[in-house]
Amino acid sequence: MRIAVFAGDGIGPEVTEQAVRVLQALEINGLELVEGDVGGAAYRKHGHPLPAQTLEIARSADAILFGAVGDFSLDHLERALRPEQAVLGLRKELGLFANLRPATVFKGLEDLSTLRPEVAGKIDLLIVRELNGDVYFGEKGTRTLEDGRRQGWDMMSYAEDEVRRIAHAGFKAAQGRRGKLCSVDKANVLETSQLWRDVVIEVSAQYPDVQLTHMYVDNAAMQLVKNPGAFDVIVTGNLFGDILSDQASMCVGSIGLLASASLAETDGAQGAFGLYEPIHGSAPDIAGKGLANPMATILSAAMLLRHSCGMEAEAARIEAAVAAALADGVKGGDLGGSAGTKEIGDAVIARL
Ligand code: GGG
Repeated sequence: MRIAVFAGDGIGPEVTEQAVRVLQALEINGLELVEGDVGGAAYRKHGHPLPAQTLEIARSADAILFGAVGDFSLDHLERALRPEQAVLGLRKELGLFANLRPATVFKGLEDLSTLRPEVAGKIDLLIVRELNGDVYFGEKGTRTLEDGRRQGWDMMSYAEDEVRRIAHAGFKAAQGRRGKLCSVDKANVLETSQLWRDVVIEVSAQYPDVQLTHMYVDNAAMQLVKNPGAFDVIVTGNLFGDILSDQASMCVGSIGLLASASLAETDGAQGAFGLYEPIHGSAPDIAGKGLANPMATILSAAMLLRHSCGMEAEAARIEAAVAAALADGVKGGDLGGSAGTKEIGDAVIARL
């Protein structure tokens, strides 16, 4: 197995380093790690956030472990050269359309949720976020109107095949869990969302064993706080999924805990190519201080072993070690503790 390791910017390198240490501690035969530059770090070195050589490494790999990208000091660059284009470019170039973002409450963290005590600790949900469409990839631009006002636009669009394939991913995920799928849209206002809803309903005919519901995104945001335990799988578009998963992270304690898998196929086949990354960004305010919680990246490495390497036992070992560390009180600053990045990595490795 050839794993591309793209650490990126800000806290990306420090959290990725700990995930790599965890993978190495498992002593998996034939696991080759190849590093590549992405994001602002790549722009500074090669003049582009996703240089050709990085894309080549990605294409030659069986999976990608990705840290984070983002660098405020490069905000002046045209959009195509901004650090974020590295991850957006990889998702698009490699057809990684299905982003799985699980949010579960770990033992010992039940009291850390920002939610009321009666609903905290009862969350076990999976957000299936579409990654290749929506306002992220629609036509966009800026111009100055005749009266001198500046205008910006980003077109939201989905073609039915794009909705169909992510709907299948959502239904299949629900079949493997508690059999409930909530499709989140804004069909009362947006044409894109009406098409989304129509297509999801069409696809649902093939999954009579899954209970399908629909929810407007504003209501979904409220229900995630009011009654998060009611959700099993949420399937939604690129932008809504990005926002709701950050919200879900605080329902379970911290964004420093949420891992993700971005896949090009979701038929349940083990050994599928994928990109694995924490849902958090580069957190420049704490970068280089050894304060970042690497658990989301370590848990992303577990998802990599599960989905791209077919190593369920090893993936479960990592997840159990993270859960044990948390249960033993090993908590970073994001969880109200004082453990640093390396200390958390050491604690997970010690419990593998
Ligand atoms: N590890 C996630 C990351 O680096 N995110 C930065 C980013 O710009 N992501 C775009 C998005 O997921 O919407």
